[in-house]
Amino acid sequence: MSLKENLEKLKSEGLKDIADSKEQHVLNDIRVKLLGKKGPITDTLRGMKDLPAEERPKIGSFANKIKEELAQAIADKQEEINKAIINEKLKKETIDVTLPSRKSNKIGTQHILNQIIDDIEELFIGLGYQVISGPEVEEDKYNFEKMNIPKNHPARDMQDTFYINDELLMRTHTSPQQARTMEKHDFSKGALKMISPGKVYRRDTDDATHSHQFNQIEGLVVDKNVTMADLKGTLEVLVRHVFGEERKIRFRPSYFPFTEPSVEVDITCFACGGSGCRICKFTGWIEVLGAGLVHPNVLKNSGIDPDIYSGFAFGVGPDRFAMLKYGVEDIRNFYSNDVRFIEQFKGEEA
Ligand code: 2NL
Repeated sequence: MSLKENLEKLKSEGLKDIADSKEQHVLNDIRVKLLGKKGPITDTLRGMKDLPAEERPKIGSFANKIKEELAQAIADKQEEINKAIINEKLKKETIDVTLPSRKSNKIGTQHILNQIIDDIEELFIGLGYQVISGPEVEEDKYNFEKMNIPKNHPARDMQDTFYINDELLMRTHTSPQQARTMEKHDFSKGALKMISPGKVYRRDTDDATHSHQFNQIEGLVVDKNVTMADLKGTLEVLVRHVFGEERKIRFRPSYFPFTEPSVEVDITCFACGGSGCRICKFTGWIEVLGAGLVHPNVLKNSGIDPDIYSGFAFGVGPDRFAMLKYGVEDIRNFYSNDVRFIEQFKGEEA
C-alpha cells in the first residue's frame, strides 16, 4: 500500500469510528489515538523520508488535510454529544412549575422579651429619652455604693449576686449605667432623660418566678423641679401603651435605698377592668413596677447638687411585663428556647 493509500484508509476508518462513537470517553480515546503524537498519522508521516523529495510536500499537505478533516469531524461529534447530554438532562430534569413551593424557609419570630424591650425603647425615644446600655460586669462602687447601698447595708442581702472578686460583680440592676451617665451629664445642654435596658443578675434559685438572670429597663430623668407628678404622668403613658389605654394607675408607699420617696406602682386589672378576678387576686389592681424620686445621696454621689436638681427613676421588668400580659406562668420559659413556646409570639411585633 502506498503512503497515500495508507492515509486514505486511516481517514475512512477514523471517520467511521468517529461516526460510531456515542460517548464522551470513546470520542476522547479516538482523538488521542488518531491525532496524538504516537498516532498512526504521525507514524505514517515518518515514512516520508523514503519518498522522492518532490513527493514529500504533496503527501505532507495531504496528511495535514486529513488531520484537519478528522479534527473537524471530532469537533462536530463533540458538539453532537454535548447536545445529546443536554437534551437528556432536560428530559430527566423537567420542573413542574405548577407545583406549590415547599414552605421550607420558616420565618423566625423575634423573642417576646425583645419585642417588649424594643417597644418600650421606641416609646421613650418618642418622649425624647436616650437609650443607653452598659457593662454587665460592674464595679461594686457603681452597682451599690453610688446607689446609696454601702457595704453592710441590709439591701445587699436581697441583691446578692455573682462576684468576680471583692470589687467586681455581675450587676444586679441597670442603675450603674445611669450613675455613669449622670456623672458625665452636662446640664447646660438640658435635662437628663434616659432609659437603660439590659440583662441583670441575682443570686436566686431559679423557680417559676425567679431567674438568676433577667431583664430590666430603668428610666431616669434629672432636671430642675422634677416631681412625683412628672413621674406619675410618665408612668401612665408607659402602662397605657403596654397594657391598654383604659388603665388607671396608683402609687403605694414603698422603700428602695436609691429613691425617696419610693413607690410601688399598681394598674387597674387588664383582665377584669378593676372589678376583681383571678388574675388580680380579686383586688382589681396589679403591681407592675417600682419607682420614686432619686435619693439626694444618689445625686450627690454622681456629682449633682440635690439642692438645685431633682429627678425621678423607675425600674421595669420586661420579664414580669410579658408574664402578666400573656399569662406566662413560668419565667424559665423565656430562657429555655423551646420553639413551641417562642413561636406563639409570632406577629406580636407592633
Ligand atoms: C424595682 C424598681 C427601681 C430605680 C429602680 C433608680 C436609678 C437611679 C436612681 C434612682 Cl440611677 N433609682 N432606679 C428606682 C426605683 C425603682 O426599680 O422594682 N426594682 C427591683
